[in-house]
Amino acid sequence: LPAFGTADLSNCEQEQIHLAASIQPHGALLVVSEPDHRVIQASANAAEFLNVTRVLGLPLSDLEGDLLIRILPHLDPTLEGIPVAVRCRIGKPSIEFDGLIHRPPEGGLIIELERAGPPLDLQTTVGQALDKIRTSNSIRSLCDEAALLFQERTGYDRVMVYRFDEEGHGEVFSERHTAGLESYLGNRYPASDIPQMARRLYERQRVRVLVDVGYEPVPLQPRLSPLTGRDLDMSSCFLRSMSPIHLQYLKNMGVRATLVVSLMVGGKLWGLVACHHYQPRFIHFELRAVCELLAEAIATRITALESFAQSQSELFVQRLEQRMIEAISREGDWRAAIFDASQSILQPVRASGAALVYEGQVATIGEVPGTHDIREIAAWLTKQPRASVLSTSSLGLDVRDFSPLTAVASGLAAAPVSNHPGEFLMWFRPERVRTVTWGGDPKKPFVIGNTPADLSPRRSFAKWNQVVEGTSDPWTPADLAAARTIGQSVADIVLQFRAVRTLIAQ
Ligand code: BLA
Repeated sequence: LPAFGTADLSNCEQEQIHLAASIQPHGALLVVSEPDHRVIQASANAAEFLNVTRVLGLPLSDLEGDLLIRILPHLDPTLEGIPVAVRCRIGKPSIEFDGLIHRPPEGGLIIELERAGPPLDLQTTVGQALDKIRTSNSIRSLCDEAALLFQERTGYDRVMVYRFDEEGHGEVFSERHTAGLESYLGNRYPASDIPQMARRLYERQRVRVLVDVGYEPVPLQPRLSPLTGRDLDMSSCFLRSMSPIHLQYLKNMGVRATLVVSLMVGGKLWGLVACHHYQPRFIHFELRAVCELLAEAIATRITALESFAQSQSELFVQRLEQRMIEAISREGDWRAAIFDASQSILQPVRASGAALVYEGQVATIGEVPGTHDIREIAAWLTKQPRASVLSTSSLGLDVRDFSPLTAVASGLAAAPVSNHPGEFLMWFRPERVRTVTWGGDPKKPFVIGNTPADLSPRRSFAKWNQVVEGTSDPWTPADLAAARTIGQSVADIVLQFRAVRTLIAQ
């Protein structure tokens, strides 16, 4: 695995970013042994930053100020993984610091110190914001509000709500920026722009600050942890030096400083609030804690809105079943109910088109392939192993014969509606590059260079285009659950309808 700082674009997925062995210079880091509280490892800037003559090798009790007194009450065994914050004074004359302390799994204490910030008025920074978050009634308005709330409270030049899809590709879903900046709204980026290892880290460490992209990393002394003989695990350190590849990306974009906050929904990284500044920028511990709290509230609201959407979709399906039954009694045919103008079979599955192949007839709604092609798909489906719902987001890549259908039918979800061969309900989704815009022609050739110097949002977008060519937006488990339920409802109706018809015919 490539060590920190040695990765290139071919292996940066594996870069050991938690073993940075260095910090950003806006703070100082101490590693303290237990139970004697002696500083056994420290960032090279520690003594100077803390305004003392010496730190390394010293018991904390010998350090001028009250750091030890402040942290002692918090050193119970549960500290592991969960950082605690203390206000303390260090040095002579003393300076006020915010200290963040956590105990990494391999033992010892990691103490990170930064200059104390001004006190915050929580009521004004948090109170109103929480109200706005709680009352947003769509993911769209919530994320737009989130971008605004973050911009007002943190003052960064650009705030983006960056949303991941099922495959980890990202989209700038909401954005606020100061006048005169190019907009990134709607831009898509490939999953590979944020390696899996970094994502795992961001699930645990929810707020990251990069103060100045041009910083000189401050090494730890000694380089290896005296406790383990290995690099210090800096997974939970807020001062951790950032991957040089990512720093290069930001430099290429002209960005000087960032603040990024994780949005965790259902235990998964749903997205990020990513803030950019075009000058160096630092935000203090308390404001970072506010950001984390807001992110938590936003994520909770997302969870609620998503489960509301889920129950809405279940309701849709129930109503659909009801309407099919009514249509049978009224018109002797249930098909009208699914192909009326209400789009009721598209919405729950989030498809752009749907088709029913039944008793040799093809009925459609929305954007669909031609009738002949739909019959061909039905014939192909018949040859596949039977499943309550079969789906692909890359039909034309999976089956060469269907590659001409890529534009409207890269995505296919299909449910059998009877035991008869070739009788299916199908849903379609277009190729996604067609549904996305960029301030330029997405299809225009763009050379994707292969060194960090080539990294840029434009390259990322071109890369994303390349990666997702011939694919639709992925079907989520909720989409497929809706398709399955609709398919089963129709199959039930078909079965009863045919039984009744047979009876009448006798
Ligand atoms: C991290 N890459 C990131 C992060 C973002 C992006 C948001 C998280 C940074 C953080 O949480 O502080 C990507 N940022 C973007 C994109 C935009 C943006 C797309 O502002 C567009 C507007 N990066 C690459 C490639 C590699 C790579 C090709 O583009 C490697 C193959 C690596 N990205 C990379 C690494 C990190 C990262 C290693 C982790 C940085 C760290 O936490 O140390």
